[in-house]
Amino acid sequence: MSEPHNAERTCWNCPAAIFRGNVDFRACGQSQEEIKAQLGDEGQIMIECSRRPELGHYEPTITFEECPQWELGDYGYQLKNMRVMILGMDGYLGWTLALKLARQGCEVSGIDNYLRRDSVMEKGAHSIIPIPKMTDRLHAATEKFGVHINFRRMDLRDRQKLAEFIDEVKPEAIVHYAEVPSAPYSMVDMDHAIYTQDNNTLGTLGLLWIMKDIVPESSLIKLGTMGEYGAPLTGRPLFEGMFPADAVLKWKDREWSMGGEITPRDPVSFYHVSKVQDTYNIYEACKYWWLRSYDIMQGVIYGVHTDELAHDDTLRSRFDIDEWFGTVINRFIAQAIAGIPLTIYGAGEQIKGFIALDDAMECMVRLISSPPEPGQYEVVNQVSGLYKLRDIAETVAKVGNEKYGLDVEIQRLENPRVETEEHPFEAVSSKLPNEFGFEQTVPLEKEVDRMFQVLTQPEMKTRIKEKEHTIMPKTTWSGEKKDPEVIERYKPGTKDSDGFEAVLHSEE
Ligand code: USQ
Repeated sequence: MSEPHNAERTCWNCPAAIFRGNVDFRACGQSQEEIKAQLGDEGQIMIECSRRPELGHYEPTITFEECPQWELGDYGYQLKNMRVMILGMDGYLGWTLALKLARQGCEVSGIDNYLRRDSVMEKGAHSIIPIPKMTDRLHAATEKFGVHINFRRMDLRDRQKLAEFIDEVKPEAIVHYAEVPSAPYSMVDMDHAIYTQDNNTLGTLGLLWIMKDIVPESSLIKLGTMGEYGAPLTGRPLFEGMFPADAVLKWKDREWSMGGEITPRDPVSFYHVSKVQDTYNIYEACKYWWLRSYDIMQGVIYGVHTDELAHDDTLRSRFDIDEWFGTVINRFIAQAIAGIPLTIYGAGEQIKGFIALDDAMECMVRLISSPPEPGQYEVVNQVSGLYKLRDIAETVAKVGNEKYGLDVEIQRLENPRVETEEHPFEAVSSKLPNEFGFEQTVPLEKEVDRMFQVLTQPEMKTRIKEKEHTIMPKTTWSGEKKDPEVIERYKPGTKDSDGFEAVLHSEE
């Protein structure tokens, strides 16, 4: 077996370490090696351990492998009973992660204001997989797994209450999912756009101040999006947040190194803009206050399966298919079941990064258990495959037809969004596999099959039928509300896919 990904990490990465001594980290992690080299011999970097006070003052050199507070688990070394707070715990990802972490032995706490439930209701839709109310979910988790999750109903922007809860729990990692997740929602009208940016950007900014004051040693594991980068027509690769060391800018016969600079962002909705603003706020907070963060550029997520969710129907996470909150693969599955031709927006040559729910959760556990160092702001691109929308429609149709006897058609609709419909796409996702030991376990077809298995159950089919009127996109980027025109309708397997090929770099 290869060595666990975080065995060699040290007190520098541990949230229990309280740094003492004259150290200025304010270089956003970039000059830490230098600081350590300069000061190490003189022993000026001293820490105390909040978990092991008996050690007194010492140099931060104990590795996770050596420290009895870190135990070997399924995903490398994990801090015993690590206190993890999930903001947005009632959502698709939040609930799934809460169960996984609780089962891994973490002390899980969380907040939610039920925004997702409310805004799906505002759309006139519901979660196709029925989900119990939070109190019942918490009971089910205790009953099935013997775990206790500490939940408070709370708005992220209720800063006083949030600060009190954080002070009470003193989380060692904070996972931030408490944002409006939908591009179409943010484009409905002025109020929805302002709500999205207020909740997301100002909510996160407030959180950063609270963390600075109460838990500066906790890591912020923040959900960003691959959509922050856009899809550059030049084909320039989408690096992990910053340009690599050997990137160069040339202009008028001169050149400059771009290494370490934040790469350009080109968001595709007011929602995506809110994530870009978060990026800068978090980057700055790490620089000014030595906070530490992994900013995750996650691809489009899909799927229904993790071991915990599949354990019992009462533990399932939500599954949306409406035009605001359904992500594309989840929507295609429901459409195939409802007999609606799969709705490709525009040319269908758009290429996106994707990741299955189960794989995304594994990435999260690995990131949480290998925290950044003080001052470190690190971007990871969390995708496991790049696909063209047309090809995804073909895969869903194929599985639906071959395994579930569904006669699936595909339709191309006039695109309600403003987005590039034909473009090269080269993305880098190298940190998760190489630095955190992540290996993709869920191929697209496998998860598509699992989704059909769950969603073709009679109750789910009825729930899809009840809400099929929420599937067609009516929210356009121009602000106009209208039904889209159908450009063409075709049978799967009758079109050749040509154009650009996606390239994913996962090597070191
Ligand atoms: N699309 C279709 N047909 C549909 C729905 C969508 O062709 O019925 C297309 C869209 O035009 C877009 C792509 O599929 O090109 C993805 O759309 P989506 O709604 O599945 O995902 P998106 O709006 O990009 O947002 C989702 C999540 C968001 C997350 C983002 C990751 O809602 O929270 O940040 O995926 S990423 O796309 O990489 O930015």
